[in-house]
Amino acid sequence: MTAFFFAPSDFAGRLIRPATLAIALTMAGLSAQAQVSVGLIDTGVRASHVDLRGVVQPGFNAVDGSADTRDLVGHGTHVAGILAAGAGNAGNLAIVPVQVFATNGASDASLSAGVNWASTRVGILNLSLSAGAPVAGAAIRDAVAQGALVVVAAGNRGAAQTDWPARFAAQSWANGAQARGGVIAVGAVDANNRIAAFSNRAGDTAPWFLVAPGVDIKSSFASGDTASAQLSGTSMAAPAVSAAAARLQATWPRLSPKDAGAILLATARDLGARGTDPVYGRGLLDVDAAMRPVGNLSSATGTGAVTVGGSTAMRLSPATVALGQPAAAAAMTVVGVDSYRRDYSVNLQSRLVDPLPMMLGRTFDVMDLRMQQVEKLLPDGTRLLVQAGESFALIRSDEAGEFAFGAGNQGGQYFGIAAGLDVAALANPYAALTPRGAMLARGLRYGDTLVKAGLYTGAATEPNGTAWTQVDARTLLLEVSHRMTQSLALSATWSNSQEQGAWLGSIGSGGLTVNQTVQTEAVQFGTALSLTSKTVLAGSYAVGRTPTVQTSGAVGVVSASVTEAMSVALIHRDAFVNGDGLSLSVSQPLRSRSGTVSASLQSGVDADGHAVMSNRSVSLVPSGRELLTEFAYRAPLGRDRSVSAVLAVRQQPNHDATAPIDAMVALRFRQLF
Ligand SMILES: [Ca+2]
Repeated sequence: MTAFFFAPSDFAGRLIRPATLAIALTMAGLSAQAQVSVGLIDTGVRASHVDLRGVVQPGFNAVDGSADTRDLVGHGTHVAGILAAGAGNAGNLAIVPVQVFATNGASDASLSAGVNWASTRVGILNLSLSAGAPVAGAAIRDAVAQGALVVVAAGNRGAAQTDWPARFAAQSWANGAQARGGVIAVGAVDANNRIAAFSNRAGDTAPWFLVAPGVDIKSSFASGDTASAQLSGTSMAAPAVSAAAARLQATWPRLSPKDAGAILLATARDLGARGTDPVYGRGLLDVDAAMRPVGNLSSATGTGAVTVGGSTAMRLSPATVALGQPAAAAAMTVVGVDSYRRDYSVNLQSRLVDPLPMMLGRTFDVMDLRMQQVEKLLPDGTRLLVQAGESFALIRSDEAGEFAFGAGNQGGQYFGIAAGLDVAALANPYAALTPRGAMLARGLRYGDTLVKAGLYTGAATEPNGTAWTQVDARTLLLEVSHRMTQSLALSATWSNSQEQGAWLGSIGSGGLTVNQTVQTEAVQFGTALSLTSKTVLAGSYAVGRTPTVQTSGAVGVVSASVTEAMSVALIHRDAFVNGDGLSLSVSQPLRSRSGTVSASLQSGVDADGHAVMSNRSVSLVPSGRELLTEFAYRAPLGRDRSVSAVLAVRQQPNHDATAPIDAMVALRFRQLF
């Protein structure tokens, strides 16, 4: 199973291929980031401090009712510095100071007045304060009812339960079903993410308890405009949580404070005993995780919505590689929303996997057929040809013609000019659309003409991302081959391929599923000319047409498309030792000559949270044309041993005009037992 993870914004646009198939996405948000105000219910703030310039807004003095929010203690300025640092971009944060402390203590009355004043003006309230008994309960309850998120320090007694008002987090009005806001209690951890000795533990607030760094935290101080101080306490941990909530809201202004709090709780990193526990509660605040999607990423399409995260993936085939090329990048970028309706820009190209590098395996497979072939002449004169290995074929010849039965991946080896020549490049590419399966064919001989009819059928289960995709396919073939002279043979093969769960060999899952039946009708022409008794020159050309396919996924509508493939090969037998074979082939793998994919896909979210759609169109014609040159040699070494060598060079591999030449050499020794 492949693990998926979400890449941060720096990875956007970079194509990450197999092994680490990661989704490329960026936080979309509404155009510019919004400014989010956080109420600093504290000792006031030194607004002129260099760390806080432009961040502090006019506030309220709940002790005397004035607008004087100067910090005479230093605590509030220190907390404000942590808020400003944690909000990421200072331009997104506004601190609204609410002075509730007379000098070093606050009364229930001043705290209640401060919370009341703030809750009508801001959505996030930071309370880096604690008391041994319930305080300001009614005011906090009102704030929550109005939709506010109230973040409260757990207290510094090293106790098993939090102090008040953090303890209100356990109240049903704070975080229960009816509450529109929420209360989060925050404990402190040290640099090693261990609970600080002084920090109160989660206790009964565990499901609504987070921890954040709170030991030796350096931040701004009120004694001067550049002063700083290193302080410890749950007071230092709470503003990290408030700042994270502000950062979420700044990126996604439609996100409610309550949802911002819920995301922080849901994405916390587990610490201590497994799961939510009475010491660390939900665990360590994880801002990066909070910025990533929570739950399924869903994107609207013209016909509904599809998932664009998780299991969404597609393995391309030579016919569909254009989807992964740079020209398609813009059209393949969509907007998806997570469980909290947060929008992310998703580059679907990051979910595409290049075609299977099957060339070498295929070449060896084809050579093996000949190497492991056993021919037997039965008493009644029929010829039994058994090809063993991963695939096998049994050919029985009689007066009228021949009867062939096979299993495995011998694809186009019975049909077309490839039959008997053992050159992979000459095989019928449309027969190869049917995965490993069974073959049944009948050949009838009329003088120098051989008429063949057959059926390939196969099913495969492909691991594709986290999902398994079932592919069912069958190909019907009808062929006429004719020997013109002793040295010249021609063949014409008609085929009809039906793929279920695949599209021209591409297999998709999740939002890139192609769950329709895709039909492709093709003809392949082949010719073989014997130059000498040992040397054959052969060539083939195949062209196919695939009618319009309407998918329910992000691929949308695939217009009727035309694909083609061609090859020439020079084969020389018994060159050095009896039974060896030498071949040189130049071929163009299946390539789309026409066709477009068009879809209406989500490109944004409007101010009301509705999907904004745009029409996309991607040509299936790739930027380049792959030319595959293969030089293969095989020789038997006695009865059960063989040696084979392949040199393959791909120019513009995967039909990518900008791709460097791909060369490969392989040598194989085989011992049969
Ligand atoms: Ca835990």
